[in-house]
Amino acid sequence: MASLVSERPINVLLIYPECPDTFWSFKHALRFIQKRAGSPPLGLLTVAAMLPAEWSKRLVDLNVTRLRAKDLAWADLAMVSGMIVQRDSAAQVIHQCKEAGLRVVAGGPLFTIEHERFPEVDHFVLNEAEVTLAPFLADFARGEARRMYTSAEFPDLRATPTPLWALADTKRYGWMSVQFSRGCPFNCDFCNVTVLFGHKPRTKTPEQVLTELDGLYALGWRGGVFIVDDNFIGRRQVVKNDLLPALIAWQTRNPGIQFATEVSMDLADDADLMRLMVEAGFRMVFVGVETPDEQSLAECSKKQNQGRDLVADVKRIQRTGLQVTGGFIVGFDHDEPSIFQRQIDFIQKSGIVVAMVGLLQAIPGTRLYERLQREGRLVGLSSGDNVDGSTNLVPRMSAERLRDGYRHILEHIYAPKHYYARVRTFLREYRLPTVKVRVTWVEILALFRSLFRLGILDEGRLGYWGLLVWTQFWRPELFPLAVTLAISGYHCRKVCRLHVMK
Ligand code: B12
Repeated sequence: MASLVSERPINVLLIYPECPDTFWSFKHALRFIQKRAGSPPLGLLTVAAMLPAEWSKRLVDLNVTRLRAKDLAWADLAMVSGMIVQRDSAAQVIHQCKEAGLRVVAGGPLFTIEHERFPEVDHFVLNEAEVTLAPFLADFARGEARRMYTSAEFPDLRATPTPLWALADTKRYGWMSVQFSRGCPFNCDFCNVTVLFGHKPRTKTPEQVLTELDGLYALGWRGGVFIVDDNFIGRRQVVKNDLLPALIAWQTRNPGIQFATEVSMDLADDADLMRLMVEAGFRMVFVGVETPDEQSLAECSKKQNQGRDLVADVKRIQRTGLQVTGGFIVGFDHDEPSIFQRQIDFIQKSGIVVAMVGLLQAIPGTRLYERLQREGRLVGLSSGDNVDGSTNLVPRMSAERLRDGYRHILEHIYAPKHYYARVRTFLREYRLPTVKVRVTWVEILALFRSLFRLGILDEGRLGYWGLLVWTQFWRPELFPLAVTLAISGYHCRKVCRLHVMK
């Protein structure tokens, strides 16, 4: 390896394994806008920016392209990233790289949690690359790289470089990702965010975020940007006083970008914060609702959702101009058989159109995992995708009852009749921000595709036409949103059928 380093600059392939057809892959919806995948792999693009400038870099995202023999022949080194859901594809791609004689470096959340499952990898550079990559590169340059680089340190994001988006073919993606912070101040026992990124949210500076956005804008990007924070409002004062005013000013110079992000429900308590977010271009927030059951909320330490009128909270957020998507969980120890209907009622009433309902899974490193291990209630590995109908724990209610109830929720909320009713509930509440958005050709084509696929071929065609007519009559300004939501519902129904309803 030492000779490889000294003789010529390294050619590195940055490989992102294939994601299965999951709830968040949005594969069935992305087809309507002729995109292949959600967003480029931000982790790899960030790592690319930390590699020596003289190295040649190519991104191979298996979600939008193939790994070609000529790429393998060109490369000296493969750097592979991934999440648990990409486990199988990652193993395959690592094997392919080894067969081609490449040295393989692996990092990212999949390997940070499960490195022992990948014996073929030469070097694991785990946790956050801001800490572990530099020592690896230094050892590698001397030809003395170890197998394992880890760290318990949570680095300062002010040193994180701008991701190398130029490596990605942005036209193939539905949205771009930008990260402002890592970590979450809350302590939900099933969530591994705090294990991976800590309790104290760390932020980039507003200037860093604007530089990233300028870069995307310069590449011609005018679509959605997902601020991929674990909890965007984790450092509320910094967001309110520094970032959002900067974004508002940026938007006036660079129109056409809409943001989405993840927040905790206490957003609903802060009218100023919501108003600033809408003004800055935010249109959608994902909130972990989890359950309407107070005892289950207490069981999982979801303090931020306890003792609140969660439906009223959601409506308040929607009325400000933010669509709420939500995560829900069944399978807590305190869940009674009535929980399934209660979840359905909550989802329908709140107008959370895109509702990700999952079975509780225990992820290594979490407090939930440790408790279930002590109680001898773990069975195997978590699939990493909590919407695939599987669980790795022995529930309090019978496993069969839980699975049936879970299936019933999904069948109900994604049945066209109930789905379209929920879209109307949301559209009635939603206040469209006054900012004018240009309708693009891609969106017009998506409308025509939806007219054909959802309005003619699909079993839910009556509901689809009902929604379009209703929207045109009552909320004509929300027509494009209604079409987008119809397409999202089609994806959710397909994915839920694939995994759970069968
Ligand atoms: C944005 C996001 C998404 C997006 C897009 C993800 C994507 N990659 O395309 C969406 C919404 C689609 C998504 C979906 C899911 N996600 Co997600 N997601 C995130 C989130 C919030 C941010 C990811 C991100 O972009 N981070 C910013 C970059 C810069 O960080 P990074 O990728 O971690 O990279 C850093 C290091 O890991 C490292 N690194 C990364 N790769 C490599 C490679 C090498 C070679 C090296 C050296 C280093 C390295 O260096 C980077 C800089 O420090 C994370 C939580 C988080 N804070 O990371 C969860 C997270 C990645 N998601 C997770 C999960 C479970 C999912 C889902 C399975 C959820 C579900 N139930 O459906 C789905 C699956 C998606 C699918 N397509 O099938 C888990 C993964 C757990 C695991 N161990 O694998 C995380 C960690 C959240 C959690 N609570 O645990 N997700």
